[in-house]
Amino acid sequence: MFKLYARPNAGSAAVEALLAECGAAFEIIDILREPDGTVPRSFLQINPRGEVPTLRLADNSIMTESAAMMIYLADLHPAADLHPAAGLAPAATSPLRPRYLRWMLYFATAVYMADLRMYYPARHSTDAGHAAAIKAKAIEDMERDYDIFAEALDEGPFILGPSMSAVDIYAAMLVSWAPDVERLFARHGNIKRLYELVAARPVIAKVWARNKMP
Ligand SMILES: N[C@@H](CCC(=O)N[C@@H](CS)C(=O)NCC(=O)O)C(=O)O
Repeated sequence: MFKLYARPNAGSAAVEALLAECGAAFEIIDILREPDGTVPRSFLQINPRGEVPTLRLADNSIMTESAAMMIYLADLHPAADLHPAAGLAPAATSPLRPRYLRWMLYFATAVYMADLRMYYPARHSTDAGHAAAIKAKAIEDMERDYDIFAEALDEGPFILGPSMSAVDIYAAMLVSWAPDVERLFARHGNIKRLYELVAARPVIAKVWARNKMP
């Protein structure tokens, strides 16, 4: 049984969606912020960075980093109803594996980090006066990063082509956080399609609803 430390509409949503899609046994523990915006001190003993998602594994050990969780869980639980050769993750020896890892890490390092700069600009400088410029640059970076992704996605509809994999779930979560989702969809119809296909899956739709995601 996995325990997922989560917060509605945070980075835990993709991990929750993947656990649900895989049919894994898991429990959600929502870590809500204190009135002053900090995370409960007790949670720092579980994850010293105070971040969700944090995953407790069956052996009671703790795993952090959302992309690592996506890769690990998809490898453990290939979904039987998807492309038989791919499941939710191409095998280590598959020719699709490098592309899968590339975009998983791209979303984790380029897009997710730009989102954090956009939503929490003050955390990214010792000078509060820098916040507006940090936010503006994050929005600019994200637009470039989605342009690069849209070109590589091409006809898709998923990142690996016809079969959805864990990286599409991760990408869809991040797409929902874009500064102007309608504008992003108008600019890149292929990203809109990927998002809608992921969000329409019945199991994922329930997780999105619990997380109050669009
Ligand atoms: N690199 C981490 C980033 C996780 C992260 O920044 N999570 C945010 C929520 S989306 C968080 O919990 N931040 C702590 C806070 O806002 O207090 C990952 O991919 O798991």
